[in-house]
Amino acid sequence: MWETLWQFDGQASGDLLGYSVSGSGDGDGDGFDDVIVGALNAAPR
Ligand SMILES: [Ca+2]
Repeated sequence: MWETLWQFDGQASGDLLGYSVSGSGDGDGDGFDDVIVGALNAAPR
């Protein structure tokens, strides 16, 4: 059984948020493992 823990909306329709998802260990050193989520077609702001 699946449970939704978090839900994210992209900045714009078609930005493909979630195209890639990767565990990255503790990148910022706060003691908690981090997750990187890519959005292939997102435009930089
Ligand atoms: Ca962290």
